[in-house]
Parts: sequence; structure tokens; C-alpha cells
Amino acid sequence: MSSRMLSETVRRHLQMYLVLGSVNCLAEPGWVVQQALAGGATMVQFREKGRGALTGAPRLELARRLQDQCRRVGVPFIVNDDVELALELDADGVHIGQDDESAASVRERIGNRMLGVSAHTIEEARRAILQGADYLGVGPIYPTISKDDANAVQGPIILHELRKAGMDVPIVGIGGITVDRVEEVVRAGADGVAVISAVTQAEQIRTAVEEMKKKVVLSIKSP
Ligand code: TZP
Ligand code: MG
Repeated sequence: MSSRMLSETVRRHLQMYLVLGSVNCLAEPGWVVQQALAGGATMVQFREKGRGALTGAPRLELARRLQDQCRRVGVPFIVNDDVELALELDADGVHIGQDDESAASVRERIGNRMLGVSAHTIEEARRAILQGADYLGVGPIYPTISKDDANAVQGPIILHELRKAGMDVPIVGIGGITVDRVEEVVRAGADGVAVISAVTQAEQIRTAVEEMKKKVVLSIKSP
């Protein structure tokens, strides 16, 4: 099997990370993903959960369809929580939270596929990295409408704190991030933004993704 992805490559994939499931979308999810990929989304996470989420065969069928769209354009497709599904699909990676199976155990099961772990404190971040995470998802940075059981809002300061503590790993900020907040999130230390509603609920999905990505890239580059 191929080796673990280099952290500089992971960082690039985190720049404009679309997270979604059918319940988040106003339009048909395949269309949302198509538009987001056209706008330059750098990674896609299949997160089919919450009230009204698909289960069984329809869930698998949607995952396959979205994965296929990502494959065609060379964008990594990550599965939230469900290691079985990720292995069945031969997905590019898995993203887990603190309440899921341990990162160490998921790392063992998924080999060199990408592993993302949600972390809310410096201690959780350190443990995740020791157990084999390739990147950290940190948030909610701002209030979010997309996660019922979200932890307390942390503000961009958490990103500063992680960097100040010497954490040099790829980090993506998540939670309530809109185009106007991208610069603040990246300047605080994130390598990119993970978003649900700012993209899935946008009137012009492609434009929304283009604008957010442009801001990420500019904020990374400018001193
Ligand atoms: N984890 C922390 S906040 C969040 C997740 C999955 C939801 C992000 O959605 P939105 O709509 O971009 O705030
Ligand atoms: Mg989870």
C-alpha cells in the first residue's frame, strides 16, 4: 500500500474542505458536490448524519456517487465516523470525533489512508497526533447551525493556542465559517476551512467555494 500522505499535501487538501450529507443540502447532493468541485473544493467529507439522514443501501449509493465525482477530478473523499463504509468504498480517509473509536484503533484499520480527528484542547490534539492523525479538525470556531451536539464555541483563539503550544500539524478550522471569516481563521493558524452551510446553503455554490478558497490562499500567502 502507498505510504502516508505528506503533511504539506494534507495541508493543501484542507484549504477548502467541504463537509456534507444529504440533510445539509438544499439542492440534490450530487449537484452540490459537482458545483463545489467546479469551484475548486480541495477535499470532500461524506457526513450522512442527523435527522432524516439516509441509511442502508440509499446511503451507500449516495456515498459511491459522490466518491465517484471526487475521483474523476482527483479530490480526496473522506468518510465521517464510519470505518466500515470507508473500507468498503476504498475511500481516501476517515474523519472521527472524540466520542468515536480511538484514533489508534482507526489508524490500525485504515492503514495509510488519511485520518482526521476532531480536537478541542491541546491535550486532545497531542493525543490524536500521537495515535496517528494526519490532520486535526478544530472547532466550532463560531456558532454553527449544522451540528446539534457541537461543543462550546471556541473562537479563533484556540487555533493560536495550538500553534503557540508548538503543534505544527495540518489543522482545519470548522464551525460557522463564512467567506467573511476565512481570513481570521487562517491568520489564527488554520491551514484551511471546513464548511457545511456556507456552501450547501449558498445560492451560488460554485462562486461561494471560489471566493472562500481564494481568501484562504491569499491569507496563507500574505504576511
Ligand atoms: N463539527 C464542528 S462544527 C461542525 C462540525 C461538523 C458543523 C460545521 O457546519 P457549518 O454549517 O459550517 O457551521
Ligand atoms: Mg464522529
